[in-house]
Amino acid sequence: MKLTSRSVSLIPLVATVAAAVLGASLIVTATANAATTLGAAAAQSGRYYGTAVAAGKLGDSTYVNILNTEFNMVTAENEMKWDATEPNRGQFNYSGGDRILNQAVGNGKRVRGHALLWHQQQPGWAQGLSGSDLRQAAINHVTQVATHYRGKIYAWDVVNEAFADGGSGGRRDSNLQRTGNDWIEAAFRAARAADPAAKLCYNDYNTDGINAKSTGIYNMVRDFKSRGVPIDCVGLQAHLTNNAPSDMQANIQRFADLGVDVQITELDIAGSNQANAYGAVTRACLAVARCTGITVWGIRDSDSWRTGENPLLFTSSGAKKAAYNSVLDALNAGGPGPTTTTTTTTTTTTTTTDPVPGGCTASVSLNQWNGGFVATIKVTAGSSALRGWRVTTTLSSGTVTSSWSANGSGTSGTVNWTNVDYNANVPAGQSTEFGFQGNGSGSGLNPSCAAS
Ligand code: G2I
Repeated sequence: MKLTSRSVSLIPLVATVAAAVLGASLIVTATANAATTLGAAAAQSGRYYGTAVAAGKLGDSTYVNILNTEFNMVTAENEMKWDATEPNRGQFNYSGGDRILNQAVGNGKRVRGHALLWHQQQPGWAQGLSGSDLRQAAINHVTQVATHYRGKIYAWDVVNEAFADGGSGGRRDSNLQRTGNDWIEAAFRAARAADPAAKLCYNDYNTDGINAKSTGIYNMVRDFKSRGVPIDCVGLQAHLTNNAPSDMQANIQRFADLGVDVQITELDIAGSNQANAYGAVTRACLAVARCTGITVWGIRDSDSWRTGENPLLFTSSGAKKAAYNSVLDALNAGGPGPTTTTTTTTTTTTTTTDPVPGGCTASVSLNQWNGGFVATIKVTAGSSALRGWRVTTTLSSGTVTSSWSANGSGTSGTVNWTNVDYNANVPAGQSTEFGFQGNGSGSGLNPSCAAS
């Protein structure tokens, strides 16, 4: 029997040793240890499993129970879009978006922001603008919304669906496109300035396999990377019927090879081959280290925008479907964890230390630029679960201006960071992240971790 590094990494040492001796008992042991929710199963390889959430459904107990049990990432289905957040020019309304974000964060979940600029769901006043007036309004919108949510968003869909369908591989015509071909990079630069900690994604549909449209996006990302335009991730929406494209993994891999993360952002699959196709999409993501997570576009079939197609993982009454089991099994079968990624503007340094038994380790991913930095600290539990943790960092010259997902003891010199309520518990071998932003230099932080 061949023990692959993949199977070993998922199974406690003692079980691996027993399996090596007893052969077939490996399967039994792995099944006994399998995670029982989508979020926990994805977390085994450092990934997330998310869903789109509608604020209007947060009073529905069946919906909220599934949300809180199964998912650890949330996207607002409509509430953070332009028409919702800026119904009148310069007047912002974050009520729906904040409700979703607070519900998610209060239950230990992270949030994907969706979407800062899109040709659809623009408020009426923006639809009537053009040229430099529209460009100015659009960039102001990006700045205002990303600033409101600064430090709270894992990743933003900065621009949504800007490429044309069909074989051209070019941009879609829209009022935004008519302001000049550089509107996308202007939006990404504004988003980075407003929230340096958020990963910045380009998101689109019919781009799950290798085709003219996804190649157009690939060329844009390659161009952005070569010119230093800030982009960290590509979202593949994955609104599918019956099958995952046979070259989906290859498509994810080619984007990853450009140095961006890939996320499956709006997954739903109609058709009689649904369960198999869900498994195939899951495996395509797990096979690429930089595919960092999957989001389904709604919880129950009755929550889907694809009315009557029943494309989701739960029935309208909230029961798990065959597609759910297919996803859970694929997640439990594992895959290499995502690499640590950075949102680099000038220099990036990453330090890591080996996991220790019992306690914890901390590593830093530093995004440093002239006069400022963002540090993302990863806390990894050793061979025992953490019930609380403390990370110590040393700032040689910089000062902390804001932080998220941890409480800091100060803003300069030696700072002790302790967990907040929702990230105190870290299962053995798994990780959680917190971060801070500062002025000056963030080099030499040299984080150390202790269980508390
Ligand atoms: O169209 C499916 C998705 C494609 N990718 C971008 C996503 O943002 C998009 O999501 C859908 C939502 O699932 C729908 O819920 O975007 C639609 C708008 O294009 C959303 O539909 C809208 C209706 O068109 C509105 O009439 C309604 O007021 O939902 C609104 C809120 O219920």
